[in-house]
Amino acid sequence: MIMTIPYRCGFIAIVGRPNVGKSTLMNHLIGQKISITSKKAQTTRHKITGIFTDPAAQLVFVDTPGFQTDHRNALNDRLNLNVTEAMSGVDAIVFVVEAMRFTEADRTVLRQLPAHTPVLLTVNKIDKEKAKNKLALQEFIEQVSAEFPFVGVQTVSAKHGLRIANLIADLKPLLPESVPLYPDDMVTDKSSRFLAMEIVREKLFRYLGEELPYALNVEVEQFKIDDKGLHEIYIAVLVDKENQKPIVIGKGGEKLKKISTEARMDMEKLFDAKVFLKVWVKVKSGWADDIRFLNELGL
Ligand code: GDP
Ligand code: K
Ligand code: MG
Repeated sequence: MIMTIPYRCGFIAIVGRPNVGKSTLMNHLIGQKISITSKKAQTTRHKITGIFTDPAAQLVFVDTPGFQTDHRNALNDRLNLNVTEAMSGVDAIVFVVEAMRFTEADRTVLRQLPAHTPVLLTVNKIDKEKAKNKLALQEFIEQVSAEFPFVGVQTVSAKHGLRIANLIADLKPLLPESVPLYPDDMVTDKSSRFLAMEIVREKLFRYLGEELPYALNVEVEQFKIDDKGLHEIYIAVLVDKENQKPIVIGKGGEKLKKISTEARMDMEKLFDAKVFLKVWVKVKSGWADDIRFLNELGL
């Protein structure tokens, strides 16, 4: 890659209340699905780094779990601490809101933003019907802009990849002059092992009911690549209680089969390789309140 001089490189945190589309945006910014998404809050449990590189700049995005304000337990406290940590020391912040919907939860996140870091307001989901009235959208933007001294505003649709290039163009001047910190073909600092685990978690979030996904965790027991490039991956789903096991497995094993088939297809796309995937269910109680276990998970 031929780089232009001066080159810019820096860190950008993507923040906002749950479900505004932070992870979907991150995936479109870097052009690969590395951060998992779903309709449920708290899908994103780990801080994920996604790297965008072009001849003029390298943008290192940090996707964060949404702030949890309602329900306190060891896991939520840890998630919030991680968001605060992810925001300190970045060069810029992308504050994401959903078009036509600004709530007390958005305001709570705004209050946590560090002083002296430039914050770009990003209005997502402009594809939605209610955002199609231009005048109403303009009024909404003015209303949110009055809440905080944003350095600028951009409207996007993360899901449809609309105006993502505009967002990147707005962010570049906010970064310091620096040589790139990562190789130009690197899209994330996470390992394939970690990404495999996240993909299985995403399917659990998508295919299980409202409550259960929060009581689950996922562990990679084996990850091997043979000399022909075949990825052999063994993953355990940890449930809190014995009676949760059949819910994950489903009638005649159907649910687990669907989860593992979709996970395998996503992995083949992301790793650009053939994947053999085995997923099974194990019982491990009380993990969500066990600080030592959270440490083991690297949370
Ligand atoms: P996060 O919790 O902020 O990371 O949000 P996610 O990225 O997980 O997205 C939450 C939900 O919003 C998912 O169902 C996404 O498909 C949906 N979503 C994200 N971006 C858009 C968008 O631009 N338009 C629409 N209509 N839906 C979106
Ligand atoms: K979500
Ligand atoms: Mg997310």
